[in-house]
Amino acid sequence: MAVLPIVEVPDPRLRLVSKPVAAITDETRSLVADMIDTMYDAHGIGLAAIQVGIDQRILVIDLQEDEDEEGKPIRKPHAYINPEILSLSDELSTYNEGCLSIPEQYAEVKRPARCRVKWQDETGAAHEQDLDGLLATCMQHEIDHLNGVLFIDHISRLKREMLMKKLNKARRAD
Ligand code: GNR
Ligand code: NI
Repeated sequence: MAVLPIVEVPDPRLRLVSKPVAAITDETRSLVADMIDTMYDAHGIGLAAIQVGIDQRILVIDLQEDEDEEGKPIRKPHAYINPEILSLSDELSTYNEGCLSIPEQYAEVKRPARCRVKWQDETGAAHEQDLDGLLATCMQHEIDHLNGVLFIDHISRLKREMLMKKLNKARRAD
């Protein structure tokens, strides 16, 4: 159990292409546990390993859409190791995306509405599933991280420059 520091733009590690996990070991499972702690601590719905400085193809996601009787989000974290997109829908959808590596900045991003994905879990077992809604968006956002791509790469240069100015202004005010 450990909350790890999150790598933020313009750290060049966010532009690395992460490496496939060759063998899923106790070390992998320990990293996954730390990534889950870090995601919840930062109030994120997903996290890629490179966001904690590890260039391995590992993601964690928990949309936390369901609540208990007291209105607290029910935690159901999922780990995706070596995830691959098998197909993307022609239909697009738009979400107001944020990223823990670009703190407190948001922009509308248009992506395929659905995707078919395969991955391995922490035991090494293979899975394949069709995703839609926020999970499809979040999965594409996270797999982008494994390829050194950020959501700001999907918006216009003008919007990207405005967003980076706002981020730098907010950082100076801190
Ligand atoms: O917490 C996050 N929220 C989010 C909202 C819309 C689309 C994608 C995301 S992922 C983000 C956490 C993060 O930076 N993951 O890489
Ligand atoms: Ni992100």
